[in-house]
Amino acid sequence: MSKVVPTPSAFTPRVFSGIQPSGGLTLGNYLGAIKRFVEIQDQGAFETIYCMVDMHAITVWQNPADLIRNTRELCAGFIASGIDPEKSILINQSQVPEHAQLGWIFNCVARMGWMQRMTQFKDKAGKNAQNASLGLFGYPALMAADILIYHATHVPVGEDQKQHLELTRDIAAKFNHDYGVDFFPLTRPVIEGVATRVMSLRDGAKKMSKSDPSDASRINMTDTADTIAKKIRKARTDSDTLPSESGGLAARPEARNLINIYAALSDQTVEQVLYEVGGKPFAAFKPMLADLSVAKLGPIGAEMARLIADPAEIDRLLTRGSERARNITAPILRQTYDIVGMVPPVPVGSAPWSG
Ligand code: AQP
Repeated sequence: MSKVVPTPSAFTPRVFSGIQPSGGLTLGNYLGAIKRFVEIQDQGAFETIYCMVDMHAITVWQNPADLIRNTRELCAGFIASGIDPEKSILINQSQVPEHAQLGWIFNCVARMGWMQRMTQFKDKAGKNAQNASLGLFGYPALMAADILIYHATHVPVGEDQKQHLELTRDIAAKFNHDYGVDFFPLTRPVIEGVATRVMSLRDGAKKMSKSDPSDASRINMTDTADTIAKKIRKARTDSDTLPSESGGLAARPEARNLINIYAALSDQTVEQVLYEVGGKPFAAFKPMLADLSVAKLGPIGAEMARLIADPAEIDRLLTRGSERARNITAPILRQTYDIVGMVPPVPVGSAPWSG
């Protein structure tokens, strides 16, 4: 996997990214996001902050008991995949209130026309947009705040988040322009690798998603070896054999998806995989993919189960993470308020009515 090199800038090289605890973690989240988060953390060229974005999750209805369980499970998934809570700052969004506070400022910077162009809102609100929450519409402005409250310079994400990252840059640029400052960085998306868009196992035109009603459409990080093998065996495919070159996958979305997953899990290029499996029927390839998936995901799932068994320890880690995060976010919010023209509090003990 290529190394992400910080671009020279006045800002500390800092990576932020988040995942919604809106269900169990999927193979899409793992390959499109978490695997990359770990690689960047381990390269050591950036400060890394990774977040369970629980406030984003409630933009659509979440059962409270599920939300708290999914947030702890997501935290376990991060750690089991290799995120080290000492090397990285690991938080849940609602414990760092500056995200929401800057989010409000950005609601006042972002333009209605920009927000109305967001395809994720259109996809998630569906035909009944009038009944969608205001939070779902404003989601990308809060996402911009999640990133910019850290002055993050780089954000690793899957392909589906590209448009939101462009909006984040637009918001930073407009804020800087309107207030005549050079305060927020123009954050760069990091969308790299062969699995930036893992597709549903049931429909090669649809993204693999944790909220898809069909459990067979996705591989969950907590699935057992048997379940993973069964889902891959039943994954939709065509009747041709696999091609020997990547051009042969162009009009075959399901085949391309399975090859991409194999390539990402084995840290190979698509060409290397096709050199190995070109000419094979799916009946021969699927067991190879199932074995590889179980070998890579099995240990992560087992470690997640071990960590989830001690929720108090997960809560302690998240509290510690939020304390570290607020050392960064509180000063950036205060400076933002100063730029905007909000009266600061007088230092404790210096007001005439105190002491
Ligand atoms: N299928 C995917 N392929 C590659 N990357 C993916 N990501 C999500 N699905 C895929 C990446 O995972 C990160 C976190 O995403 P998220 O959970 O915040 O939101 P999402 O993209 O909306 O993911 P889901 O699974 O589809 O959640 P629901 O069903 O709740 O909407 C992001 O970097 C995303 O790109």
